[in-house]
Amino acid sequence: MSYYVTTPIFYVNGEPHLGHAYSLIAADIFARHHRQRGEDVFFLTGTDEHGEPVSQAAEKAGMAPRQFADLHAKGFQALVPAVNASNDFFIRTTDPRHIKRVQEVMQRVHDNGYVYEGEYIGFYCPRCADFKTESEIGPGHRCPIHEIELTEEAETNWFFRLSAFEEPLRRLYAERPDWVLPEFRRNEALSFIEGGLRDVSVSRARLDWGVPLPWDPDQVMYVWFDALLNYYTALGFADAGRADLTGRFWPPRHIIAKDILKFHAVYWPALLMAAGIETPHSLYIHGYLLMDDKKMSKSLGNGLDPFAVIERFGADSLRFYCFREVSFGQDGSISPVGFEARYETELANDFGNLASRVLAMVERYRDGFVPDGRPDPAVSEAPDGLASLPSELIDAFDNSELSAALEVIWRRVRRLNRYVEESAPWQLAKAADGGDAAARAALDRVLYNLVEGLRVITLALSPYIPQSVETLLDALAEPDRALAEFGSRSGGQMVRRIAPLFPKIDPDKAA
Ligand code: ME8
Repeated sequence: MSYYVTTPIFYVNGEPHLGHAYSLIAADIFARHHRQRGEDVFFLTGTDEHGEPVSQAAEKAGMAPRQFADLHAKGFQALVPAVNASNDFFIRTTDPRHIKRVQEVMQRVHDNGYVYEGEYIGFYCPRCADFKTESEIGPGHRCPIHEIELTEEAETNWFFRLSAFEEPLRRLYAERPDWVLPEFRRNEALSFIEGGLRDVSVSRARLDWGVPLPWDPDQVMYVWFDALLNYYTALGFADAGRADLTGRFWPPRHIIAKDILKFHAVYWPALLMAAGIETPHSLYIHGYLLMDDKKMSKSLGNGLDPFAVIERFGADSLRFYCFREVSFGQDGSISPVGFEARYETELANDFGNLASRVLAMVERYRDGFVPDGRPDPAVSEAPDGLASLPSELIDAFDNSELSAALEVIWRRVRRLNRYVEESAPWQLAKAADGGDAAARAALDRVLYNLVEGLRVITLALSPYIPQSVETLLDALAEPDRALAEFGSRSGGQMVRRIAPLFPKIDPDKAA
C-alpha cells in the first residue's frame, strides 16, 4: 500500500518559524507511523518561490527575486533536518523541471477549454496573492489574515473556469464525506462552494517573477496554480531522472492549516479535474499555533525561532510539545513556560525516568540480561493496558488524531510507571537475595514485563521523538522498528543502562 503525504510549500519571503515547523513535524509523524506499518511512503515538502509575496519581499530587501528566493529557501531547507523530518524530497518551484511540468498541465487545462481571457476587478491582498470575496474582507477593507489594507485592483488576464466545477465539487464532497478533515473545516469549504464559485484569474500581467503561460508568455501564472501543482510535478522528477513516481504514489494526502483551505479544498480539486488528473486522497486542516493568542506569522512578526528552541532542548522535545500541548486540528497557545513544564513532567519524569529506571534495574538485578517471560495481566489488560496499545494507536492515526494518538501512548507510560510502584521490584530483589525463590520468579516476571512494556511504548513513540527512540532501542537491543504487540518478544536479550534521555534544564542557559 502506498502513502503519499505533503506539507504546504512555504513562501520564501522570510525565515521559517515554529508554525512552519509544526506542519512539517505533523506530516513527518504521519510518514514515520505509516512506514512502521510497512507501507510504501513518500513524504514531500518544499518552498513556494514565485509570485507577489516573494517579489515584494525581495524588492523591500533590495534584492533580485531569484537571489532573495535562493537565500531564504536555505532557511527552509535547513529547517527540515533540524526538526528531524524524514522527507523523501524537497521541491523548489523555481526548479526548471517543476516549471516545465506546470506548463504542461496548464496547457492541458487550456486545451480542455477551461481558460479564457477577461477582466477582473476586486479587493486584493498581495500577501495572500489572492482576490478576496466579499465574505473574506475584514473590517476597514483589511485582510483578516495579514491585517493589511486591501487594494481594489483591475486586471485583464486569463481566467480559470472555476464556476464550471461547482457541481463536480459538490459531488466530490457528497461522495467522499471525509475527504476534508476535521469535519468543521469540510463544512467551511462546502459552504464556500455553495455560496457560488466565481472564475479565478490564472495569470498576472504586471508581474514577471513567475512561470510564463505557455500560450501567452507575456503573462506569468498566478502563483497559487504554480504552487498547488508542486504536489503533482515533484513525483515526476523526485527520483533523480529515474522512475516517474506518479503512478506509484498519487493521490496525495495534504497537511495544511486553515489559512489556505480554500485553495486546497476548492481550487485544487477543480484544477485537477480540469486537467484530467485524479483528485487528492484527502486534506487534513490543522489549526494555528498561537503565541499571545495571535497566529504566528512572518508579517505579524511574533514568530518563535524553531532553531533556537531546538538548539536548547533538542528536536524531540519540540516535536513532542507541539502535539501534546495543542490538540491537533484546533488552534492552541504555546509558551516557553508550558514547554518547560511538559519537558520536565512528561518527557524527563514520566518517560525518561521510566526508561532509566527499568534499564538500571535489569542491570543491577540480572546483569543486563532480560529474563524470559509472558505478559502480566496487571499491566497488559484494559483499561490502558499494553495489549491494546497498537490497535488503539492505529485507530487514532487512521482518524488523523495525532494528539489523541500521543495520549493513547502516554496512558501506557503512566500505566507502566504504576506497575513499577505496585510491583516494587526492589523489594522482590531483597526477598530474592534472602533466598525466597517465589520472589525471585516474581522479579523475573516483573523485569520481563517492564522491558517488554518499555519496548512496545518506545516503538510506538518513534514517530514523535525519533532521536531519543533510536538511543533507547539501541539500549534495549531492539533491531526492529515496526509497531509491536506486547509480548511479541520473549526476553533473553542483553540491555544496557543509558544516560538521562531528557536531562534537567540548566537554569543558566534558560532564556
Ligand atoms: O501559504 N500555526 O505559505 P506560507 C500553524 N506558499 N501552522 C502555521 C502557522 C501557525 N502559526 N503559520 C504558518 C503559503 N503555518 C503558500 C502555500 S501550498 C501549495 C502553498 C503553516 O509560508 C501552515 O501549514 O504562508 C500554513 O498553511 C502554512 O504554514 C503557510 O505557509
